[in-house]
Amino acid sequence: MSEASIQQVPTTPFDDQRAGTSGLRKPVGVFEQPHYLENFVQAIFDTRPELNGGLLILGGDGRFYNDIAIGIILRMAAGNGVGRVIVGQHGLLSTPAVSHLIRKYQAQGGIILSASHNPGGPDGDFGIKFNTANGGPAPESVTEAFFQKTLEIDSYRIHTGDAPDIGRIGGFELGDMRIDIIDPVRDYAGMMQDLFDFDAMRELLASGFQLRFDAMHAITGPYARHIFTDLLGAPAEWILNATPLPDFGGGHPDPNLKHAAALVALTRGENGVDFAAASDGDGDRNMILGKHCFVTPSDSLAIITANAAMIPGYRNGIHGVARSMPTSQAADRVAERLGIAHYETPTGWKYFGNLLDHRRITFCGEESFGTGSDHVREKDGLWAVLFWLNILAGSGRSVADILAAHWREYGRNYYTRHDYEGIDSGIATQLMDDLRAQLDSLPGQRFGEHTIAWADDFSYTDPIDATVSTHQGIRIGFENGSRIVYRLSGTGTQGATLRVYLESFEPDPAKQQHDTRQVMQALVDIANRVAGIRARTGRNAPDVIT
Ligand code: VG1
Ligand code: CO
Repeated sequence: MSEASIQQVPTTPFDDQRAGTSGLRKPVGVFEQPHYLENFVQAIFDTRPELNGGLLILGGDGRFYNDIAIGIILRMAAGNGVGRVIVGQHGLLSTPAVSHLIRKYQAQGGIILSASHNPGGPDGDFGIKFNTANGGPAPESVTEAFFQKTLEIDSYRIHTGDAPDIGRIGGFELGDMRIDIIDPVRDYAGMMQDLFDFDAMRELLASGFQLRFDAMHAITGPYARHIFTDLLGAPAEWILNATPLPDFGGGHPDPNLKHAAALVALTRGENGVDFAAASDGDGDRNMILGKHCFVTPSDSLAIITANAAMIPGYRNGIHGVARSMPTSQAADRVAERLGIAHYETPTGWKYFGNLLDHRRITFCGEESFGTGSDHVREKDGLWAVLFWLNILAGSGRSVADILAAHWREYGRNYYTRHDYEGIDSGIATQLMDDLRAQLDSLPGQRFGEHTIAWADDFSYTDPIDATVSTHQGIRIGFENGSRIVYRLSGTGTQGATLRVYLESFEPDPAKQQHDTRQVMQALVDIANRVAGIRARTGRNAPDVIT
């Protein structure tokens, strides 16, 4: 190719391009600054030389700025010698679909444009994540190399030609680089058909069973339409908010009890539906609901693990299970019963990668509505929904029955999370520092029926590569098995978000159907007192309770 068509554009560094829990996430306005996206993308190409001559998967959740970013990245890929890029039509690909495509086509990496569950639109957030050749989110060593590069960058390379119209499926050329624009859904749907019993699910949906899926105007709409309607025969109306919109219809594409309240309402009352589920902006999260019941993500991981033998893709046995540290210990109990290993990792999917790659685990999950398995290297919203639907079809039981039976057998881990959003960063950091300073004096302290047994600042050593990750959250354990965890969010874009995670174990079946808020009230009060949340933040209540 003539070098004349590749331009070397001078630039100056930005100092804020360090990735958080999941990629680089900023308000759209930050990304719209000249060279902001380009600098970060050049840092990727500079530090991942295998992309030169290699294959890159590219797509996003369709939020505002997605199409513009795709055009820029395609031209920069051509400018940096990438051999071939596979792009989802209209620039759409869910996070788990990107992970799958990287693995299926043995790509050297993938770029996902998303700020996940954060709101979108001109005043919302945008984000960019890089996934490595195993299909998983880049580990910290990789994102740290990006960051260091962005601090010293002085130019980026971009092809001067036009990127093709990404609305058209087909093969194109940009300079020496090939671009394949593909159906974003087909490969992913094929993988789901390999894992689950579609005949049994089709039969269930034709039997009067009522399902609703809320795509929240985000990426899973086209996937859900194809899987539930075309392949499983569900009426099209069962898929709600199925068209991806740049601003998610003004909503907050976070599938939880607050932001998917309209869906929750459909499960209530005499005509409540049997099964309802939702996913987030980029399709990696899931919420599972039954008639009059909500399955916490922590319980969902435990139930998925306990019922794996019912599912075709997992019938031949499973390795261990991993959960992020704040996730309830429900899955541990199942693992112990099954005689498989269980692991506790820091928050963020990247920490599961090594365990999955080395077959230490088959399933993994986070309390933040994320569940997944070794079929890809990301959490996978629709996968979790199909897993549940397959359990329902195979067992003939309701969601509430499955939940109650699970608690009877293993005990119930009551669980709740309180988020205080947009608090002053200085106050948040001080709160965490003061908690850390109290760690030695906490054990032995008594609060009514709760006595603190231990307290620590969670640190994780990866069992495969021995990488140590420190300061991953403050944990307080009580003599009765209850836990309180405090950590600061790494995905927010305004001030700081304090997350308080609370868990209490109830082995007695007679006490397993109580109201979570009532059961957890005493622990909530203790969490407040120990950290002084009210006094420090001036907040009387959390912004979001899940
Ligand atoms: C949150 C969740 C975490 C999840 C991350 C990315 O991070 O707590 O469990 O992995 O979002 O999810 P934080 O640092 O804000 O607590 V998503 O759907 O962005 O990819
Ligand atoms: Co997400």
